[in-house]
Amino acid sequence: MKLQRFLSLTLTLIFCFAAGRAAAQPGNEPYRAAVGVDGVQQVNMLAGGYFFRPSHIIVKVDVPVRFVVRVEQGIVPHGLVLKAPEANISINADLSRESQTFTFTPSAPGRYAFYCPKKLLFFKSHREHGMEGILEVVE
Ligand SMILES: [Cu+2]
Repeated sequence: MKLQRFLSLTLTLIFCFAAGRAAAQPGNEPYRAAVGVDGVQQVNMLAGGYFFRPSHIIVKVDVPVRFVVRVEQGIVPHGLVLKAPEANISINADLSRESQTFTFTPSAPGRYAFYCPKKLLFFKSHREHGMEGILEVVE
């Protein structure tokens, strides 16, 4: 009886671990933003420990983009930095559980990195934990 209980507990733990890992995987599929009826490419983005979802975003050049970003849960502070002056993009903000909106019009094709700049003391930065992504601006 004891062994059975132990085995079932172990299996449960393994399952939870596997499920947790699967859930933690950021969306690897590139997300191609559609141009809405308002002429804006809207991207709803979720941030958390340690990911942005989606993490690979494709938008069209010279068409306005609206990022709507919120933090999923928890008390760990997160931020969003996307600095691409060559494409006329400049975001540097703290995020919260309330949705925040960032609008810009990418003016040059290219691949631009975005990331969370947060870091606690001597620990690895969130970016080093994988909290980063790519904004791909295409013709
Ligand atoms: Cu973060």
